[in-house]
Amino acid sequence: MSFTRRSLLLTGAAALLAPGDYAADMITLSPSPKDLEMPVEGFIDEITPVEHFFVRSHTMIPEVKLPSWKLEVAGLVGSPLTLTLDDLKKLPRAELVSVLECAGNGRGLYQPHMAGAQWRFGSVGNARWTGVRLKDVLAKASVKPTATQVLMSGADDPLAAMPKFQRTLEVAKAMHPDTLLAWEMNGQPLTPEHGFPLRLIAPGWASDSWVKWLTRLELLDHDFDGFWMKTAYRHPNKHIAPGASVDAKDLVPVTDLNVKSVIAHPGEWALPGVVTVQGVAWSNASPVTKVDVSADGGKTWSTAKLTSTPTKYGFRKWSFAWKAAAGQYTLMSRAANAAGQVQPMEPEWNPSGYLNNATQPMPVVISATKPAPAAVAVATDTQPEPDGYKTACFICHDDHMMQQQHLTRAQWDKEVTKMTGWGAPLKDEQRNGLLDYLAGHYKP
Ligand code: HEC
Ligand SMILES: Nc1nc2c(c(=O)[nH]1)N[C@H]1C(S)=C(S)[C@@H](COP(=O)(O)O)O[C@H]1N2
Ligand SMILES: [Mo]
Repeated sequence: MSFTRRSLLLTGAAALLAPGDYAADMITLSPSPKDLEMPVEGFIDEITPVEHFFVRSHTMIPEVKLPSWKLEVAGLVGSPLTLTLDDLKKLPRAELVSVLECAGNGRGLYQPHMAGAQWRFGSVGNARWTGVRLKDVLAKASVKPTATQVLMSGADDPLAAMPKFQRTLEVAKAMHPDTLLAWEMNGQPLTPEHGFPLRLIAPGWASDSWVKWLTRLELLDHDFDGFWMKTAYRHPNKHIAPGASVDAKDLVPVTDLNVKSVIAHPGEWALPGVVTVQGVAWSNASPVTKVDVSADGGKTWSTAKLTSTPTKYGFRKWSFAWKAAAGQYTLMSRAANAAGQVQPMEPEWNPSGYLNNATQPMPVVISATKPAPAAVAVATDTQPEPDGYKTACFICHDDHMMQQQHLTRAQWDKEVTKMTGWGAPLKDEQRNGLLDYLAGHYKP
């Protein structure tokens, strides 16, 4: 397995992006590939500022130059197109506010744990997106009646033998008037992190479908069997017991988001008196209709006030005036939508950890003085790094990826197989030592 010059150059390009473009309180799950999570305090805003907006990239962020960038529309179309950004801007402008939520948001809160980016609350944000309707672009290309799927490809290149991130949209979703190709986020051109110059907007759906850095749309008459459609972003179509395995035939693609809410305020401590409990709620195509708040871990509930004007797919702010005496409490919030869906107390566990919308307990201390912060445990790690760890595992990313996992040896074994499949140059004789190390350090 050889590491191409291209992947090294891309690493260099990613490093050019100033870290200062992000708020200091962003949680770095991985610096490169760049995975940044918004802290819960960020849920105070209805529109998430770009510097607080989570970032999720499976590989390095490509540096796209506008003069040479084009969008191709090909496959089962009467007139194949090659469009510049100026060509797109001649079509009717479309704009909407929508939540963008990673399918894996809340993965880190599932029990038992599974491998993957350990997002807790903040791989979600709400922005105003501006561009054109995808259906207008497809109409210009005259989609043939046999087409069923739109295959979307972006300018990001995979590292080594990793499969390229490509996704399909069913033609029905592609033709929906709210499905956009956007070049602006909150009134500014998309930043490189969020897909400059053009990304897909699929309101109501999880963000694995929101392909960034778009370069090509190809109309197909069959399901696409690339890794990110066939294997990733699938969940069971029925309830399964937590930890159980699922037959591939019972897995369906992730599409709609779940109704959900997060508490932004008061955080871990507040003074006795009337405490304003605040946050946001969101849903899929069915709007949020109600948010309830509990201060006793879900035993009793009170209805919160919805305080922002509803948008079809955006965050809805809510607030609740809680009369709190000194003590320790567990706050929870629970949203419901017009379709009658309600946030559950227990999440619907699935093997890849998608769409966790369970109500989460938020412990809070109410006292006249701020409690001292809990002592941070200092690692007393003496186990030496095994042979091959750095040389096989630190080529595409660093150990942020490993540290956030809490896996059994069997789960680490699968992870190492995935990574050697993607090109990690681990020698057979190094494998056991590496597994002992990973399973010893980053365990459940
Ligand atoms: C060819 C490049 C490459 C090498 C070499 C590599 N990784 Fe990765 N690894 C990746 C990429 C890319 C991701 C991010 C995947 C994503 O975002 O979906 C990743 C993600 C991970 C994750 C997070 C969970 C997941 O599956 O996304 C773990 C854990 C991990 N790697 C462990 C390792 C270990 C251990 C090694 C050494 C045996 C290794 N990696 C070597 C490319 C690599
Ligand atoms: N081309 C491309 N598009 C992509 C991805 C990617 O890795 N490559 N990641 C997807 C996933 S899994 C998520 S959660 C969102 C994240 O969007 P953001 O970084 O703008 O928040 O982009 C999606 N679009
Ligand atoms: Mo995602």
